[in-house]
Amino acid sequence: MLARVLTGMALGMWVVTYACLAQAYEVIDVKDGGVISGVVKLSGDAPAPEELLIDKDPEVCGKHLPRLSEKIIVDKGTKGVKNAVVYLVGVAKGKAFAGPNAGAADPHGHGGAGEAPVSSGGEYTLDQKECGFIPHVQVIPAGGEVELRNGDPLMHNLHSYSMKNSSFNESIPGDGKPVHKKFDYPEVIKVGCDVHKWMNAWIVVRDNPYCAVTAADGSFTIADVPAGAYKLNVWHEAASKEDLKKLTKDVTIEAKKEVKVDLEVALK
Ligand SMILES: [Cu+2]
Repeated sequence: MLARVLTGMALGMWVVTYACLAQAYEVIDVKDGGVISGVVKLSGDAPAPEELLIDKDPEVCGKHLPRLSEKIIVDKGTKGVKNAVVYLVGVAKGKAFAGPNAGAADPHGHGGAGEAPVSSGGEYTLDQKECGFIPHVQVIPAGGEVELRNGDPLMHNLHSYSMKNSSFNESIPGDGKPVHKKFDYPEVIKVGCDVHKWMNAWIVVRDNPYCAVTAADGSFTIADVPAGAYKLNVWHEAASKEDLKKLTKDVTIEAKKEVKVDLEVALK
């Protein structure tokens, strides 16, 4: 009986240990890493940009009309899709997360920080200006913290929709103190404002730094990838889960070489 209990305990501990090991990402010094670059393009015709109905607080929210939805932003020339997230899954070790402002100097927004306000503290930020979230899409590391700000002279309400991370629903008064939230588990989280229904943003929490938010022309670059075989996935808020699953690609990286991967997504 005792033996059986002990065996059960040992098995339980093994499961817990294994589960932790399976999630842990190890930061190593990546030498001679490879690069994955490409473009995420729209399949089919680009829909007409959707105009947002600004039916609340027009003196702040309606300063620049018409306001267009950020849900689907397609480059007319290249059909490149902005704000898609391209990422590698199941990466056990590699470079460290570059931090929130790594791409801030890049006007094309490689690394997803192109639109993010540069903060002195070097933290990830989600700002609200004229009743819109900035940035619309960002990637943060698991365990990372985001400073939620209100740059408007009116109240916003931050409402997150998540499964693994605890969700929140709280108000920030006009020009009020920022609120900090930590996200421990990889998943895609939608953030909205219950006061202004058109407002939304996405925080993509990843367990490894091999990911990129596509720029306005749909381009992305993922650098310093250790040589090896990987699976590459793409996410976009306007794509169906089934369609995104079909776009999973096997990518083999060789030292110091660049692999080009173009993806076509259907959006609606
Ligand atoms: Cu709001």
